[in-house]
Amino acid sequence: MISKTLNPFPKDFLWGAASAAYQVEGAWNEDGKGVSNWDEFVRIPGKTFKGTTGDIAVDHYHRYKEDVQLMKEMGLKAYRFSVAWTRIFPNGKGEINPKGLEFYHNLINELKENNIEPILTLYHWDLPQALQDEYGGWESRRIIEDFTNYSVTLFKHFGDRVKYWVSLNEQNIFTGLGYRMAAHPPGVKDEKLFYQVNHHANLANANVIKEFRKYVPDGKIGPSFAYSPAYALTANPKDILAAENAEELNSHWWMDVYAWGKYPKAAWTYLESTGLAPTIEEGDLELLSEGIPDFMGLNYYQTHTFEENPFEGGVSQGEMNTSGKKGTSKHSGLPGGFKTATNPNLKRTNWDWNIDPDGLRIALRRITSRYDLPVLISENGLGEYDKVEADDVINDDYRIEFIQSHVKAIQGAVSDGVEVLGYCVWSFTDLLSWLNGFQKRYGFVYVNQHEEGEHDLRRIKKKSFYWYKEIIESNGAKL
Ligand code: BGP
Repeated sequence: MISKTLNPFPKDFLWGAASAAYQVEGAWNEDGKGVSNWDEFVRIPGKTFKGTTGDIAVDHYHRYKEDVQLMKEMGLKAYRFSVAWTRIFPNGKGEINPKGLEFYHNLINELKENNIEPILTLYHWDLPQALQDEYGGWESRRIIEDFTNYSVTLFKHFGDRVKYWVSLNEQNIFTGLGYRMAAHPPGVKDEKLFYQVNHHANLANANVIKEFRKYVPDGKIGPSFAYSPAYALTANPKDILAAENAEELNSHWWMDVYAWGKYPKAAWTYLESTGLAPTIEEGDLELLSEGIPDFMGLNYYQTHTFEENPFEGGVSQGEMNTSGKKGTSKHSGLPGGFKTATNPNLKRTNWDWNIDPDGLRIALRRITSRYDLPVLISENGLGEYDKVEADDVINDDYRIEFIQSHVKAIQGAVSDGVEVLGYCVWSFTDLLSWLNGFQKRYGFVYVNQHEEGEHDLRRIKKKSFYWYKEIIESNGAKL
């Protein structure tokens, strides 16, 4: 906790990188794939940056062998990817599409042959549109059965080779942006429905974890949570309380359910008093307590700072910066509860995300103290503009600096006694950023793909590629 020297990384530490099907694969209507909610949503004018879609994305579906070769060259130990539900079940349920299974069989085999540990995400937001149309997707409890059936299919087919599984990716984000802010599909703003949808997602998550034990007894599974630790702007107790409110409603609301199978008290009391609490049926709490994960998946990008927010005239919904024009985001909050504030100690990216490596150590420490679960860092990275210079050189020193400082923070947490299973940088290749097009780049490998026009999609290794290779080779010793 307080030491001049840091412990080394564990020997079997999973130095990895991550992606998601919709953001890399492309081939959106090939080989029997069904239509997902994102395939539909991106076609609504004004929803994504310059109308970008994942129709082609970075064409990983056709180029996965080339991509895996690059991973091998880097010495990557683990690759986290997601399965597109609509490739396996084009309509979300019913008949299996053998071509869909084949693609992931091939990808997994390719990874294994190159000594890369596959980490499979069951759900990274691309819901079969057929289920949305039939019963509202996550709005109905029927999703539990269909999501379980789909997941069990994957357990049965891939469980012999895949030992690390992520159940739901960032449930807090897909429910929040989908049902509160209307920024993700299905584009709804309904606070009450948001809490109900989220409860169904909790049940589906727990049920799938429960089933997992039967099919992959030697595997590990957990959800990936987008955790942005809450700070108070000042030592004024009013600001401290605001930060506590934010931590409870924005984070414990999910992580407590994952780790303990129950909702946190103060948040529940508040939501019940406002009529927003979800309807809980008999057996729900029992199911939640039976679906405890093996690890907490942590997607860490930034911290948020909070201050007091008055009931009368308080700030509510803010604005996201999806343009890459620094300073265009607006503060958000819950009147009476909290509002975000600018942290004067932190620099920000061009998309107004706070850069805070110490926040990662704090996140790891808080998770460990509260839940005592191992942590898999399933995402962390820097979205920035990259410039291709002469001879296809990309000097992304800012990304190296970002990742380096975060890896140091992880080492700090490891030295504090936190059990960290691995670190998956977002992302291996550049990919489509859901709302920000292709200009917000995260990869170690540049992909020549842009918002407008046709491009050759060629892969170019960035400076950070060679840097991370050395970090992996030295198991973090060469920081
Ligand atoms: C996480 C998602 C990823 C990825 C990342 C970067 O929330 O799980 O899919 O997109 O954030 O976010 P963005 O693309 O908005 O910059």
